[in-house]
Amino acid sequence: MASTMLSLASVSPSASLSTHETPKGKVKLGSSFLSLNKGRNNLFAKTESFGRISMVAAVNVSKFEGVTMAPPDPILGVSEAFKASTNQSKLNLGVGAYRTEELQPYVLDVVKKAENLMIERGENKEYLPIEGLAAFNKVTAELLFGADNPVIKQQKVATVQGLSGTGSLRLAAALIERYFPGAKVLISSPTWGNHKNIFNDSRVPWSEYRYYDPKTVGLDFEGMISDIKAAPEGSFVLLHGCAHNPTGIDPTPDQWEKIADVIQEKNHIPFFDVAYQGFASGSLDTDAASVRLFAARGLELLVAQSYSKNLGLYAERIGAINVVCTSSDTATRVKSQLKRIARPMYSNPPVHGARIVANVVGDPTLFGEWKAEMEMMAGRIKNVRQKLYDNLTAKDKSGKDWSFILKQIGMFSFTGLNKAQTENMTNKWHVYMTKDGRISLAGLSLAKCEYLSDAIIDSYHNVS
Ligand code: KET
Repeated sequence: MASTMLSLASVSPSASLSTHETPKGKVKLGSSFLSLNKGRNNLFAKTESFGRISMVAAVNVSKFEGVTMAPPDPILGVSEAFKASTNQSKLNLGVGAYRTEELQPYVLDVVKKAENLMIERGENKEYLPIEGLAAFNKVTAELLFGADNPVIKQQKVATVQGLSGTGSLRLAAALIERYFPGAKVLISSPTWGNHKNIFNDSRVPWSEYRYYDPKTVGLDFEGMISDIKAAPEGSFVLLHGCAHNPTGIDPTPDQWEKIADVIQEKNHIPFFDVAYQGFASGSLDTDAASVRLFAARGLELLVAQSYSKNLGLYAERIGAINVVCTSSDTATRVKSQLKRIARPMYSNPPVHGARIVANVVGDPTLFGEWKAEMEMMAGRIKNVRQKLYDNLTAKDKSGKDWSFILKQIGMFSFTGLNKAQTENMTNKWHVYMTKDGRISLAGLSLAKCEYLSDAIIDSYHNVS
């Protein structure tokens, strides 16, 4: 491990540090962080008494005058633009959110059943502990690693409930910033847009490794391996557990082994983002195979989980951060520090989604029903994928090979359309999508595949 780093084993639960202090004297906090905490820089601290006239002037000149307009979010901003459109043919293929064949949001039957159970039991709304609902934390780690996994049996996993996938990634980023100062996170090129924001806001340096090859519309495996090899020893390597977003291209089982080899060789720390367990293949176990492969090698790793997609709990903000350590003692200390990071950020997590997950995963009947519903959702996406390919192939007379669409997996298809072409999709065809060329197949119906094919063919061939 690089000399600038602390290992997870050095995390101490008893150290009484404030966020301004340095654990073991080794952590340097960003200078902007420190200046934000000085009273003299606080706009609101400058209170003076105004006379009647100057008071009027003071309220007319905003203290926020210097705040510039932020750009719309590249993904969630697409939903806002879609809502604002009055066109009848409009289609929202931006955000990754499952829709029915009628293009309506879908609440899973098992979720409704779990919620009914909660009402029957008359559960209260008291605060959860900082680490979240114990029953949730137990089942979420078991779902990820498998209940019989030695890391579970030997209590080597620190699991803390997070504010869905994003909040869980954010907790992990804060842990990295505090305990691995200067360590870099390697992220795939391209990746889910919010990854960069999360690490930037956490003041964690990041760089990219090659992932997508536009020539083959496939994985640049050689590039990926050589970039991971070239990174400073002890870097964190962010990996999408399954259904890579935005490309829909996953490594094969053989390639995962080779990725694990180089990560192990370089003493890197794997950091998984698992936002689609069960949604890629339709099987919870198949989609967790990458994470389990790394855990089986005895590596320490981080895994952020989300239930937004697989249980359709988007707005409940339910997920978890899991840190696999080499001993239960280290896991206990890591967990204590994750709690310490969470407490001043949001104090403790919301209970509703955690109870839903605990009820569904913890009850054999509901668990079985969930798996069937997930297969149904994954199956609908696969059918739409096939139909889109069939339509493109039948309608496009240029001879272009569209088979890459069938090789992709999960909610998304990476169409290869460039920015100007995606703008044509939106402006001319009212197909709302992200500018990187990604479309969410979960927002598409069989009935709309033909319309979408016409839009793609026009944009592809008539816009450069
Ligand atoms: N990781 C990945 C790879 C991901 O695609 C998302 C969400 C998340 C984490 C976080 O989801 P959460 O709801 O915080 O659990 N992606 C979709 C929504 C979004 O951008 O927020 C998307 O790509 O459309």
